[in-house]
Amino acid sequence: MKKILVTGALGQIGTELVLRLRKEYGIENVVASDVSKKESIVLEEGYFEILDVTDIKMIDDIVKKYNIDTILNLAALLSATGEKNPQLLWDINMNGLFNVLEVARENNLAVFTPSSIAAFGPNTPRTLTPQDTIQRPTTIYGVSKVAGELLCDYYYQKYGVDTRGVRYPGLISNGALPGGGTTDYAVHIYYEAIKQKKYTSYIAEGTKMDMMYMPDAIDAIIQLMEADSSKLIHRNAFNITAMSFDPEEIKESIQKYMTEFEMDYDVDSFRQTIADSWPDSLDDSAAREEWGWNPKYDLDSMTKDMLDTLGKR
Ligand code: NAD
Ligand code: AKB
Repeated sequence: MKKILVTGALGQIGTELVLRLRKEYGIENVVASDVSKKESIVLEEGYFEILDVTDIKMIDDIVKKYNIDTILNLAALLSATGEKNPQLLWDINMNGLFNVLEVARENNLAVFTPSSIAAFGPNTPRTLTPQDTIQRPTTIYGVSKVAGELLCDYYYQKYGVDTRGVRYPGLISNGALPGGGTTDYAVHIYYEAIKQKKYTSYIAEGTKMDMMYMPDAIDAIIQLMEADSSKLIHRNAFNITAMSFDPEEIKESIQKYMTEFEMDYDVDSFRQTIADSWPDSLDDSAAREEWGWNPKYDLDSMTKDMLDTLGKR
């Protein structure tokens, strides 16, 4: 990666990714973009462009203007928001990806697009979900993720476009707030712990989902995009995970650092149904073998860092 364009750069991942890329690749080599401006640390320095991924000409113009060689495509709607407007989700997540891939084909670019644990469904093996397995998701978000994985494979096989991607679990971070997913409870709980020392979980006790701290999620993008292409077998859909927990376990982890923290439940059946259709824990051995995936944070080290960082702020 030498000249990088990030789409959806003011979102949960993009905010921390852009800051890290500017440090590692040079501020002049990273172009952040999003469909509109919103308050963000990303806008304090460096390049920023308004870019709607549903407009292919806008993508092509920016690619040519900055001589881009890699697009990290983060523009999307997430699971809970998407379920409320499936047509809009399809337009952004699928037509947007199609546009990015077409511009990549014409300009010889590499492309990173994240998939998700949402690419699995209720009849996928739930525990230690294999890399290659049944994928029959029941959300429009999940359907778009499976189709996106296949579309990226297609562009690699048919046109030789260097497409790569991971299936992210729920991501926990303290930069930008999450954008409307099912796993967002695992971020909100830390903010509420600092503000009120209590939290009401909309996800039910016993619902385990894979999770990851944002520094590891960003390492994954850089490591995968810099990996030796000839070693990649599962280019566009590597299972990766760092931890798996249910609301009780994250509560207990917070209580290790904040004994007075309390949690109760008010389950939201809409998001609970989505969570129930996703795996408990992924098998990420293909990512470990093919490009050295090895996350640094577990639940307790993440909890300590989240509470320290949010507490200071
Ligand atoms: P987010 O919702 O926080 O950010 C998405 C960004 O896309 C927003 O800033 C939004 O303004 C922008 N956007 C929306 N429509 C756009 C358009 N037409 N053109 C350009 N930008 C547009 O999402 P995120 O959490 O940063 O997720 C980024 C990617 O990672 C998505 O593909 C998501 O599915 C995937 N992912 C995220 C998680 C997670 O837990 N955050 C987990 C798995 C996969
Ligand atoms: C969501 O909950 O929609 C995302 C995801 C796991 O893809 N965090």
